[in-house]
Amino acid sequence: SAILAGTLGLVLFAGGSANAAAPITTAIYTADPAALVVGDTLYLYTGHDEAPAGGTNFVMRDWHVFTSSDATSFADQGAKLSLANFSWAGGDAWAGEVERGANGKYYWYVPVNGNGAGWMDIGVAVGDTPLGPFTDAKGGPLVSDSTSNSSPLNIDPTVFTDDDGQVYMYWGSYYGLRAARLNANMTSLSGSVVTPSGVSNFWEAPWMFKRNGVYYLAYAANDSGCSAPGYACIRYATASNPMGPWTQRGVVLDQVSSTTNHPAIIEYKGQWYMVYHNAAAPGGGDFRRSVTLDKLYWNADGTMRKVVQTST
Ligand code: FUB
Repeated sequence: SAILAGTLGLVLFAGGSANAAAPITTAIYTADPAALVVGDTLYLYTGHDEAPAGGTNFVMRDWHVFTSSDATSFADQGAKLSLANFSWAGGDAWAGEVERGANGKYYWYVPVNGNGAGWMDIGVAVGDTPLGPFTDAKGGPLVSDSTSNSSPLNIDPTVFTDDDGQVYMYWGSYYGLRAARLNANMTSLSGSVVTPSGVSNFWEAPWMFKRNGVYYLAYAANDSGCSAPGYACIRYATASNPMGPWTQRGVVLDQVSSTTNHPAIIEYKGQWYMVYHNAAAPGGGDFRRSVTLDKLYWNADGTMRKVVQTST
């Protein structure tokens, strides 16, 4: 059996697939993952890239949900939310995130193009289960472009519930990072919108979480200290207060094969993961991305080790 094991190891190594993370699917192109653990199931909420081969812009109309019981194989549960769910949305189903409310319902925050030709708004859908069915929870934007001087600021919401039950939403693009508290109804902002300090080189794609009493904000940055022009790396910052100020901690994921990247960091069955996207699926590209994940490890001082990409 030692010989068999050795041979098997050689075959796997020769095939280049040993320990390699595959895209969660190659049946469709996926992007912008958000992760949620409910019970024993890992849910990934993703965008859906439908640009043609050689396309030069995003074509995104709906969002899919994937489920896994081992963080290795994922089942596509289908397009559980689409632009058609928001009567006021005109296009651009970009990067969303799902959060469980205190009432046990699931709230899916998504950036969409309100009129199809202007800038971006953030809407919210609600469902009774992690798989929905989801319906527009508000009948209009939670955050609209009229509050951001008509810039593409209102994208990429990340929603975080603190131990005391207060819910926070961070969002933003290269026009800036914003944060606000949400009311207990999950569908309206509480108090004023602020610009958190200390999040250097922020580009887009924030992901907020808490570990051992420390708040973490991972996000896409595109400074020359971590990525080639036009590409993004994932930096992160920490804070002792959910509204900051934040302290820059470094790069947790180097640039990938797609120009954009978008992190979700989560613990599942005792193992931490970085879920992200790249262009590694067959026929992939900057507008035909694929979600993948790799294990994430911590240093004793609470800093994250840089994630080793096993799918490129
Ligand atoms: O997928 C469209 C946009 O590209 C997302 O909103 C950003 O995070 C970037 O991935």
